Amino acid sequence: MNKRLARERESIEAALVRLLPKEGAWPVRLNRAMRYAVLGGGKRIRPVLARLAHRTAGGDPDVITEAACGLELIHTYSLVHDDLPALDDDVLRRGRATVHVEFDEPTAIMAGDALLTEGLLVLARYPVGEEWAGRRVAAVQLVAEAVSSRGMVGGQMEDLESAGQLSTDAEDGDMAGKLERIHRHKTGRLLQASVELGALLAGVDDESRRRFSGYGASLGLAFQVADDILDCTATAEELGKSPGKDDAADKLTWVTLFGLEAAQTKLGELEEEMVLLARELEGPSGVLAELAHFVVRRRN
Ligand code: GRG
Repeated sequence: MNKRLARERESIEAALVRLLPKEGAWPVRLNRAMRYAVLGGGKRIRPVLARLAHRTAGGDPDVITEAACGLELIHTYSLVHDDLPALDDDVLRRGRATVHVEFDEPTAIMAGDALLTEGLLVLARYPVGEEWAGRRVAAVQLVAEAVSSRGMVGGQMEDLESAGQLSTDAEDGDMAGKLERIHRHKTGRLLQASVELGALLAGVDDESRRRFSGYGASLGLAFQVADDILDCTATAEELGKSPGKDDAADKLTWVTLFGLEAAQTKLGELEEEMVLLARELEGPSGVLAELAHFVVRRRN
């Protein structure tokens, strides 16, 4: 899997360089900040998911590389804004200074705005050709909905509101439902849409699209539970960002609500669920099952 991921990342990296505004072009400082944010590392899991789902659904992944990069531009916007002093207030991301530290706060806000817009534009433009027009419209709709107030931004909003609520009188059951909703929206919806985008661009029927989407939803939840675990078990060097922030900020996470052991058990259950769903899509062995293991066992 590691070799395959490295190859996947290479083609994504090259496409991102092609798609981003050129160094030195107007507006110079904004473009530099956008390039700094996007080209500073990152696992590229969202475009990888789209390409591999597309291949599983019978398409040629190279045809959708640019569209898949639209997901990465949008994801990077969310990281840049999430790191701002008004939100997570973080100084480290992908092993480097966050954008507002390297540049300044107004530039980081603008760079995030521009990356969101650019990501949607890329999805509206690629793959090029009249024969793709219908699928491009559907792709923009899918991803825009996933990051809207009913998706990622809504999840982020509830996450912000939930800070400090761990010690309230709310019933555990209420908190568990709330936590799962936050995870499924804030982190899960864009990952789910990444899988679904690959299938949609391959032209699968509605039933098949639902199955890809189901696998993506489990993967999205697993990704955030793994993130919660890593926040209290990994080092800053491994993570490329500051660990231990969830506990310090009294944040609602799988670990702070249920404890580390229960979070690890939940992650194991989600891994089994993802492998079963992957098998339905690709047979007994395939890349989607491998990706499920990667998401659960990652160290960053
Ligand atoms: C402030 C206008 C405004 C909007 C808010 C900030 C935001 C929108 C949403 C936050 C979404 C968010 C940051 C979710 C966390 C998801 C997550 C686990 C990110 C880390 O993703 P990785 O591990 O990172 O894929 P790399 O660096 O590998 O790309």
